Amino acid sequence: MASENSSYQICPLCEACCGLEIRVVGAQVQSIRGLSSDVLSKGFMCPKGVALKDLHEDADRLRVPLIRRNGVLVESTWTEAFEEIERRLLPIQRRFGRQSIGLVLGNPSGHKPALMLYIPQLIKALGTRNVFSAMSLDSMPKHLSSGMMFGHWLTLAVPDIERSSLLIVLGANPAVSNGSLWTVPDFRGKAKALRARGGRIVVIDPRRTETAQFADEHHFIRPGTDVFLLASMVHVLFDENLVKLRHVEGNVTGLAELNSVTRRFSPRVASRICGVPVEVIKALARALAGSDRGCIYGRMGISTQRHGSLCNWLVDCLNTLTGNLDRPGGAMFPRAAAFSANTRGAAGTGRGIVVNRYQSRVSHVPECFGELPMTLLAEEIETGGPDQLRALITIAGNPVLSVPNGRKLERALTGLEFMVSVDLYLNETTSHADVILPGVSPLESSHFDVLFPQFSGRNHARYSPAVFETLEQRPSEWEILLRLSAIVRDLGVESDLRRLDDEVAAAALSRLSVEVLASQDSGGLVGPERLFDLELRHGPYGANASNRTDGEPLSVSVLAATPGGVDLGPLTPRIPEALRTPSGLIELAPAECRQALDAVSVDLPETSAGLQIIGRRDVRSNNSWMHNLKTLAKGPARFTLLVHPVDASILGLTEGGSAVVTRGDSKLTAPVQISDSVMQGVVCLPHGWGHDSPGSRLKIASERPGASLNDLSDGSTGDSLTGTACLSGYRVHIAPFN
Ligand SMILES: Nc1nc2c(c(=O)[nH]1)N[C@H]1C(S)=C(S)[C@@H](COP(=O)(O)OP(=O)(O)OC[C@H]3O[C@@H](n4cnc5c(=O)[nH]c(N)nc54)[C@H](O)[C@@H]3O)O[C@H]1N2
Ligand SMILES: Nc1nc2c(c(=O)[nH]1)N[C@H]1C(S)=C(S)[C@@H](COP(=O)(O)OP(=O)(O)OC[C@H]3O[C@@H](n4cnc5c(=O)[nH]c(N)nc54)[C@H](O)[C@@H]3O)O[C@H]1N2
Ligand code: SF4
Ligand SMILES: [Mo]
Repeated sequence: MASENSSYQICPLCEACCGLEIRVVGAQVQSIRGLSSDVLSKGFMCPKGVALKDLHEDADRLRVPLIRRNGVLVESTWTEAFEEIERRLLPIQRRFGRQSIGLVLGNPSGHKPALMLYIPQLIKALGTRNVFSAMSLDSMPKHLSSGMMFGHWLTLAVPDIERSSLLIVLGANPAVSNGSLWTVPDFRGKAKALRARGGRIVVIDPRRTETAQFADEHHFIRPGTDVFLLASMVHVLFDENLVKLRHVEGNVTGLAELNSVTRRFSPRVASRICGVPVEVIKALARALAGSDRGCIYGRMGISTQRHGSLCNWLVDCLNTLTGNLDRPGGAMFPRAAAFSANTRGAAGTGRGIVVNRYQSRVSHVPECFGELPMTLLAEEIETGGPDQLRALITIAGNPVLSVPNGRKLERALTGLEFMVSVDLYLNETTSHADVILPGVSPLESSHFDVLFPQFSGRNHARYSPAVFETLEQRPSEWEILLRLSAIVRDLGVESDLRRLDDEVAAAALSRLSVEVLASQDSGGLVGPERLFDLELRHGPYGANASNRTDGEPLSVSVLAATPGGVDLGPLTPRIPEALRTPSGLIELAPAECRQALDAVSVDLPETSAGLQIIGRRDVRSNNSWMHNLKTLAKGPARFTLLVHPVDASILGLTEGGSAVVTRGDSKLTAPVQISDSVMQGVVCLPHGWGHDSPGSRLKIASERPGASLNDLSDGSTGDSLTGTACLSGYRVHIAPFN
């Protein structure tokens, strides 16, 4: 009989980063459960974690490379695939220059360390400015505003929910998403505990979401108008003399400017535009000011809109002005054990962030955090001229479904001279590639959270080795990326990966300001493990940390011996030490934000015809790519259009019937679900669907394909400061489908 054993695995699918216990018999997964001794997730998991088994076993998941031959993608060896890339990509680079090759980085590339830690090397090797990632469909406004206020893109304040007594949630649905830019496994449990302690949760969202079901109050807000609500809350604080900086009193600058720039936004002015009653706006500001352990938190809904950066900035201003920033129960700064810029270098001051070092070629949109907005990808491919994009490498991204105006992007992809995808599936995007290099199943990957402990509600460190060995003849994902780097550096497909990996480690050491000779202590480790180890050893809980007296210094071997991880305690105050602004202060009124807020019109927007459309997420789905997993795909239809009963009756829509949703020349059809959970005048449709593309190999997903919400968007509007896509709030026309 095959032996049964149990392995520890950190789930890489979403930001909750749950610790799982995987029981294996022989080469088969027998069961997947939440590991109750995990220091972070304490046994919590969601159905997607269970579906890691389906993902591992999915017959449609690619296991060998595919190469396009005579228009058809056929299986190949790894050597053939890399040789094909060398044969086709290098001449493009030589002839048209470095800018002619672009890079698309999708959401899972931020979750899998083997991808995340080796992408910088590939970007450097390519020498291209044409880097596009899911951040510009998502989080960039938060990175920019946090960077301007606190000095680094990843120095983000997160709710300390375990000690909070008031949590205001704006444009986020953590009960389904399990938190974002806030690692909070089991949000529901923590929300219930907060209320059981006598605390209060308020949700503001155009839909009465699953999170609202855990709240004491829910208020509808018109999509895209949060900047008015937030600026008027700041206005109320100044107006009613409620500003009390408390412990950060000596650490802020820009208070007077913030006061003056928000003067125009009285609750009366704001309420007319955003639809939240004047008394509610005032009450929210007063409640936050009156709370010693309160916090306002905003996410996707306030980011992917015209004023996304302003909204994210104002959220942090509200927490600061009410004395709730950097305070237990408020919004706090985690201290991650590794990979965190705000634990490196001189404490309390730094260079801050720089933007606009270059602009996009066609529309001259400024660079932000080293990349350009994803919505510009199609025009960079389609517009002729020097530096036109002619080749593309996509890594764990499905932009045909995830980027506004996916159809236009799809057309553009077909015009590329060469495309490589590193992905698990042959899907809507990768079906346009000339070579597909399959990544490995999460169960074949070791895991260390590179990003998420930086946004986590509790300090911790965890590591999980791979559950299954990758088959010997297959490269792991970091090796794939190193091989691609070698090819574009013209080092040949046979080059020594070990040497390239040493370069990556050397770069890490220089980031850590560590002398190479003094640190040859990661005995025998290579690849991501060596990087984890170096970062841990030289991080704030490593052997060299001056501020740690308790516990064993962290290293990969210490964590590997501790399945479930090491608890590093609740978040502790970090101002001013975590700041990296040149002033050494929290910048409450960055000039860019003031100018952009000054430019916001307080005139009532012209009411145009149609309804505003917003998106939604589902617990059994993850953006565009998990619809092929059978345990997730079953059950009630999830691709439905939510319509308010009053709108449904005006439009002649009936429950279970179909509606045609139109915008300009684009249209799609969706089943109607009538519900007063959605605000009147607003309809709601999930994104990431549309799995009927003939080139895909997604058997289960194609049985219930749905349609892509992003086909409706023209992708022409973005956040005023970062160009991040506006994903919701635009107007659509709706009619019954006959
Ligand atoms: N309308 C609308 N559009 C949206 C959103 C929205 O709310 N509304 N959300 C936006 C947001 S927040 C995001 S993050 C983006 C996400 O959009 P993308 O960044 O495009 O990511 P996914 O849709 O998750 O697709 C992930 C891709 O990675 C592949 N993949 C999965 N796991 C692995 C792996 O381990 N290795 C490799 N090599 N490949 C893997 C999958 O097969 C798939 O092709 O969508 C954005 N688009
Ligand atoms: N199950 C599941 N979990 C996921 C994902 C998934 O696809 N499925 N995706 C992951 C990813 S990539 C991300 S980025 C996170 C996102 O995590 P969240 O931001 O928590 O999730 P969303 O569902 O995008 O929440 C956005 C909310 O904003 C609301 N909204 C829309 N427009 C507006 C507006 O103008 N103003 C306000 N105030 N609200 C608005 C929507 O109704 C929605 O409730 O989730 C992650 N987790
Ligand atoms: S909430 Fe689900 S998908 Fe997210 S990390 Fe946990 S088990 Fe994985
Ligand atoms: Mo995202």
